[in-house]
Amino acid sequence: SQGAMGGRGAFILFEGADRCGKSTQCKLLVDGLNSRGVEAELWRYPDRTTAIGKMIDGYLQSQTDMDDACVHLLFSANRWEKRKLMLEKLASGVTLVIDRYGHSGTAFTAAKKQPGLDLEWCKSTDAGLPAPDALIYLEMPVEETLKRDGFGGERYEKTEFQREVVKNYELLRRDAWKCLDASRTIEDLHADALKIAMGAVEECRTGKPLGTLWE
Ligand code: Z5A
Ligand code: MG
Repeated sequence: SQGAMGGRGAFILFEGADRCGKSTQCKLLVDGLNSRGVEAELWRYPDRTTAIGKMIDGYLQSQTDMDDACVHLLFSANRWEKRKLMLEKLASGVTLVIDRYGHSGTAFTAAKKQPGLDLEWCKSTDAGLPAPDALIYLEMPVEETLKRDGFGGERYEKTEFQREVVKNYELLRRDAWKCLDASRTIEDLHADALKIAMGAVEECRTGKPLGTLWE
């Protein structure tokens, strides 16, 4: 593996409201990195392939109902169950491009406005997970994302709810986030994302330590 010689891989995270283009950019970025000789993998949360992920999938498709705290804990557990593999991949020199993470977890659950499930409670279940080396936030007004294809029938795909989600992202936002205007073209956004990612890859290769949430 690249670990011993080339240093660790970088954790690049894409976050942002529904339909802002995260999955599109993740795919392009993994291809762009690989074609530049940077070994990169695409991961996404929720990972619907695990036993926990299948429970989440049933919930999102409204096939099952669940207590709001309980499903929040499942989304979080879905990240914890992949923590060891994440650490191994990064240590072996593989860069991970990840589509949604704990920031989605907190932004979505807190948008339910249930007593007790405030921002701090939502964040607490992810505290200690690996932190992204670069967080690319695709910024877009809800009105604009609604015009895009694919706004579907899953549980959270409702306009008012999405507005609350965006408000929560704003509360979570930190200076270190790389915020890009998601209404630009796919190609322009990709060019910026690639620059940001290559910068993070270089920093990690040369010794930047991996952080933990919620630094
Ligand atoms: N959730 C949660 O509650 N708790 C958690 O802990 C986590 C998630 C991790 C499933 O997510 C749900 O889980 C989600 C949050 C919640 N609920 N909602 N709503 P998901 O990741 O499976 O959601 P998705 O179905 O992939 O949708 P998305 O991620 O919101 O979309 P996107 O990935 O950001 O967008 P896209 O698929 O790349 O693009 C959307 C469309 O726009 C598509 O037609 C593209 O061709 C087009 N597009 C993309 N970029 C552009 C630009 N630049 N210009 C014009 N058109 C564009
Ligand atoms: Mg997506």
